Amino acid sequence: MADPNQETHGPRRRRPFKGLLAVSFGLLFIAFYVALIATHDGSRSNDEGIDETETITSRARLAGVSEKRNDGLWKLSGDRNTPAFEWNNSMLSWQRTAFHFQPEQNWMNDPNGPLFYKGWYHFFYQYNPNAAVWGDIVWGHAVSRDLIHWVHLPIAMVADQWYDSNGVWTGSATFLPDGSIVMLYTGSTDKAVQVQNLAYPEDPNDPLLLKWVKFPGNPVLVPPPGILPKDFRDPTTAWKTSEGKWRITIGSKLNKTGISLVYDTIDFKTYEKLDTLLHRVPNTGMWECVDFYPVSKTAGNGLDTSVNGPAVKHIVKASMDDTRFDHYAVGTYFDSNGTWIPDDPTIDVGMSASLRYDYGKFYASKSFYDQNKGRRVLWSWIGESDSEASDVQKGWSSLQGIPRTVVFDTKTGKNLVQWPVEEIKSLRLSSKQFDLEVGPGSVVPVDVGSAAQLDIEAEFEINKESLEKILGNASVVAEAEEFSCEKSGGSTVRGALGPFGFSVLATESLSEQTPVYFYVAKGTDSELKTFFCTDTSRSSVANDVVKPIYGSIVPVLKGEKLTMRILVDHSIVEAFGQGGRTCITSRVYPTTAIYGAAKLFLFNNALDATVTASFTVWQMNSAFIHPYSDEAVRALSRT
Ligand code: DQQ
Repeated sequence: MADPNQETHGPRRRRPFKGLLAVSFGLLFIAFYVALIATHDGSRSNDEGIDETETITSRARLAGVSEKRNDGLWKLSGDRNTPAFEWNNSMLSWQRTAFHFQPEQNWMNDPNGPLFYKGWYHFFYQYNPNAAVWGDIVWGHAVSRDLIHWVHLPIAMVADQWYDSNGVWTGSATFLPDGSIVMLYTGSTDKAVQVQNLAYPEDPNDPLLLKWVKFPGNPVLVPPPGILPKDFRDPTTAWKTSEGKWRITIGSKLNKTGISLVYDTIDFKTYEKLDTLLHRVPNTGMWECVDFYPVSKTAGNGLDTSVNGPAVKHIVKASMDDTRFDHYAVGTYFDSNGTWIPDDPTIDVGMSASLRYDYGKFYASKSFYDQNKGRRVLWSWIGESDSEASDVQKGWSSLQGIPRTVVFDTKTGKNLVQWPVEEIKSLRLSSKQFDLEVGPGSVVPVDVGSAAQLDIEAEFEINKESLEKILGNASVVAEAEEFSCEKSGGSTVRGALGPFGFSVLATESLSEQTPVYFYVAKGTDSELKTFFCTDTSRSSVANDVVKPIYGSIVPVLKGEKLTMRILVDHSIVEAFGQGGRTCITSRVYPTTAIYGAAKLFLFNNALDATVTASFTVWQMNSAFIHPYSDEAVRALSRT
């Protein structure tokens, strides 16, 4: 089949610095978009102390609107005079996922206090029970035996106290040595001040933890001197100090410096603030949902948050309120004064070159140590990239990503690797295996029937001759240093050794498609560098959705083949490059590539490389995600 990319864009070799205008426009557009979404959940404040929370929350309450402000985007993207795309119910219904966690209706954001207790995984989340937009935030609650099949439970905590009447915001769980649970969460008070509160299960014998008690002495922490009242939120899981105290960290900022405050406690009721910060990084803005945990330098298992010693590294993750990205860094923790330093200060938390859990839509993540399976599991809020009007029309907004195991990459020694929890494999149905050689400029349909719910595992190898030709040819431009998934034009722009990969959620004619691909480029040192990208720019013909090109470099070690895994579940595509060294989550909203018309293609858009692809594609079952009833709980406990 001819490459339709060539018809629309023609074969183009990448040339550094060409298309500067397009790049500048792109940057302008991205900056504008960032500015538009920066206040997405109303919890943001600014140095001037303007109360955005109040404005947005009352807007949400009164008018059913929220922080989500991409409604006008299509007007910027060239179609100034055209109205927003007209979605019909059949298109909108298709967007709802089949095996991702989402509430039955309305708005959801951050994961909260995940834990495993008496045979059940508990998942709490920021939830608006009244609308499909942010506002009126309480803690939703669901339980599962395997992190895949869920029963929704009644709301765990509502905004019924002066210290959380403006919202029961994000928090984390800690297990005490006797097996009991304490929950610390941020309350936004009646005056919109951010304070920390303590809660615990009413009945420790109830495996479903249905009822939660708020400590009568709440709040247990208020913003300390020098910290603005709206810059103090999201307490972490506590870990043990060598002195036997508990220690937590809480995100904040000082002017434009993102910081993480540290407190010690013995009983979770009274706290001593350390003079030092866990960490600070100038010009990164407010740190939300800080996460802090150890990873083993040698073993593949996860570690309880309190583990320390020479065999571990410590991860600091912060969710950047200014950019809406989750950045992390690997480093060393000092128990004596509660500080942490990154291994490489040039890629410190939140710096533009620093590591991200995910280069797509992925925010406010939270990990927990799963003592059931000895692993660390990462949850993350995956917001929508469509318009608020569409969310209201479909009656829901946001997903949680498939929970991922997180371990230190002992091979590179520099990054984490994330991988969908093994339980997801229980949803695999029929599979087909393929071994295909694809020449430059080809698109091959992959016959798997409907392709709306898939798990794809693939290995790619660039043919040796092509590699030798490129590496040995001094006239081939070294472009790796200039290349970026976001800014170098997406999957239609052709280089010598890429892009190649899959187009998911594609129509037969490829009028809609979402390519997930590798791009291999030569560097100035004549070494090859590999990038892993997802191009959503043609994912939908609708003009009222945001369609970025996502991705980043992915480390590939000597002797490794290029590997990717893709989970497709209606409007979400989760992509894992090189075993999860680089991950990209995208939200896509096709209008035609839906139901039986959603297809899968393999493509090689390189100019000079022939590629061999060996891959397996599984059809995926839907998960059991049911409303609360005794019968539903019984059904789940039998699994
Ligand atoms: N969401 C919560 C805050 C947190 C923010 C409010 C991150 O606690 O900082 O819904 O998305």
